[in-house]
Amino acid sequence: MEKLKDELKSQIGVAKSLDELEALRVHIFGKQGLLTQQLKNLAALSPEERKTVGAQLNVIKGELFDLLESLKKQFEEKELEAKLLLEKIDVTLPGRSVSFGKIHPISNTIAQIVEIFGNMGFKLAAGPDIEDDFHNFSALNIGPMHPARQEQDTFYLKNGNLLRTQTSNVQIRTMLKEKPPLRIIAPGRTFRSDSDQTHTPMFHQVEGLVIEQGIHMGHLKGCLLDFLKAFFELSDLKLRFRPSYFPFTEPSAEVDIQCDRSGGKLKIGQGNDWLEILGCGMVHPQVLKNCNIDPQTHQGFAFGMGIERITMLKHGIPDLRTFYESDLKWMDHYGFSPFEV
Ligand code: 2NM
Repeated sequence: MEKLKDELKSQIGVAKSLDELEALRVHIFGKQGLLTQQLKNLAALSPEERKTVGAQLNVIKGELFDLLESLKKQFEEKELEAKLLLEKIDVTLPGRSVSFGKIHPISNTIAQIVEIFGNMGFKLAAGPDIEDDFHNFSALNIGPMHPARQEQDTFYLKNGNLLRTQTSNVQIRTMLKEKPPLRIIAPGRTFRSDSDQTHTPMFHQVEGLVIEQGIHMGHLKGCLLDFLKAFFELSDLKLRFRPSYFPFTEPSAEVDIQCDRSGGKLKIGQGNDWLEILGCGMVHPQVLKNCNIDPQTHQGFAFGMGIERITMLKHGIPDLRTFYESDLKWMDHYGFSPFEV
């Protein structure tokens, strides 16, 4: 039996592949295997002999099995290593057909707004989407009975907080926290309980604020003209201020830009027609007071515009609601390459 064991051990020892190991396993442990045969032969022995020989056979069986298993493992590891070496790819090689994701047009517009106003000395500011009544309404001189507060326009939370209806909460928080002079731009999500062809319950706004001694509407108009020319990539653009009303500015104005509608196609920056583009005004003295700024020494201008609207106008996107349908074909068409921004 010892001879058989040594013989089989040396056979296993010279196996050169997984296939050879498997053949040996069958040769030893298979139905007609050598060891299986020996175990069958036990039946012919006396009970005494069966006991000692059986025990010996089991020890041999265990030894041979462990040897086979450990060699099998070694071969499998070698095989995997060889396979991995063969499948090695150089990830630094240039691709042949690589498709990239696109930047959403809203993200692209925000990046452009931040860049253009950044060049005029404005700092990017941000604030919370979930706001309290003071920062969204009261501080902005929006009285307790103002229609904008109504539940049909504003999403209220159970605890009395709300989803901000404009990004002015950022301006209020900045004025309360920092000392003038201030030049900030606040793009971000805003929410109103409104949903139809031209309204989505979530949309984006950008608001700007300048607080400085001696700031007046001339600065406001020049600043907006520079921005609009840069954004719509026009060297010349006529701009019109129409008197308007907002609780947080006095005087207030609506701004129109020159456009042409002849031939059923909208062209910005030419023709004799007008297109409403944003709202603005001089920050109301009461708003300054609410933010601990003395209106006798400091003045400011502010403006706000819809990011979806100016994005649609610039890129000819016809339907507002498509912005939030997560349609990959739409993104492929209207989205921007990550390398263009
Ligand atoms: C607009 C139009 C006019 C505005 C005012 C302020 C603040 F906080 F300074 F008072 N922020 N934004 C403002 C003014 C917004 O959106 C159409």
